[in-house]
Amino acid sequence: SGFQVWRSWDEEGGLRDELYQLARDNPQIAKLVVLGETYNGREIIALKLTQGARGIADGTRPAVLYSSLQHAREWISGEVNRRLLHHFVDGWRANDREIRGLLRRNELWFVLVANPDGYQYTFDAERLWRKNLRDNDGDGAITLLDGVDPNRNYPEHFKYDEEGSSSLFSSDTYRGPAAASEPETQAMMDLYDRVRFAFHVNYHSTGEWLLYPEGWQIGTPTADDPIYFALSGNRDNPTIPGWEPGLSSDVLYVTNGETTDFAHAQRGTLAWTPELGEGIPGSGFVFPDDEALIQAEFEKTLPFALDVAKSAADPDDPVSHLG
Ligand code: 0X9
Ligand code: ZN
Repeated sequence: SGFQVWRSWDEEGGLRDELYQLARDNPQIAKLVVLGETYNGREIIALKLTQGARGIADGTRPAVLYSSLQHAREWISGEVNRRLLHHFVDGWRANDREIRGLLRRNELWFVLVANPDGYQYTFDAERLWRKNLRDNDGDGAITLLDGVDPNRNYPEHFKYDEEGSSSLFSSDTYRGPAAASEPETQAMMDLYDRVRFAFHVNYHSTGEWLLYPEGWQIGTPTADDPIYFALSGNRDNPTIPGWEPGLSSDVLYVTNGETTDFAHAQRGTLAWTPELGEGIPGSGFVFPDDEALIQAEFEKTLPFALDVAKSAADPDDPVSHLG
């Protein structure tokens, strides 16, 4: 594809190939699950990491889900998540005590590309495409009238108001014709049926925020706030340096039919939307194709991702590197 770092889904050695390769190379700890298929027939793939992955039923151990690329153009989200996956695999292979312990006790699930149609489209046609590739108007072509925002399609306060999601085909927050109408939503919900997740980290970009539910409203705190606070920090002492933690509707804007709201309200899963940075100010969604900047973004967010994994076994007593 001509990039140093970025790889598409379909290309040889792309992210799909990599997931299959990683599962083949690490049968003791990795199991690949095809959750479903997109409109264009692409697989939606999850990977489970746990010691003895293939001999133990899914959902047996305390579980965490790390997902990314729900929005097609947010390439940095997939790359940060991919590096996190490798961090665990490489640590296990190198006999790292802490990582071995984590993978003995927990199941870590990864969905690197939650929206593979849209992601591929950002390589093939339109770098700034956000949604999936549903042909909203049924004209057989993908135009600006098409696509559903997968992060507005969940059956939690779906269509609650027009501010948090849109009825318009052309909108970047078009919610779709019905709750869970989209294959990408159904695939993730199937995974939620298969596994009861203690935590879910849904990587997006951009903003340098660590957002948490429930983002359809701004007023009401949740009973889980102390856990969110413990793992996210606060304004003066944020878990990720320079990143503002907070209620997503407060820090950013309200949404409805959103993934982490569904996770929290309907599955009791504590969930975050980390909004990753831009690499260089002004890059927006086009994070530079620069190994050093990408690795820095990963390293900056790694301690938080590890805290979450370490806390899965006892979510009410979270472990934070801030102490
Ligand atoms: O709008 C979204 O789906 C997320 N931001 S993004 O720029 N990556 O599209 C934020 C979702 C978090 N929830 C709320 N803000 N309520
Ligand atoms: Zn996003």
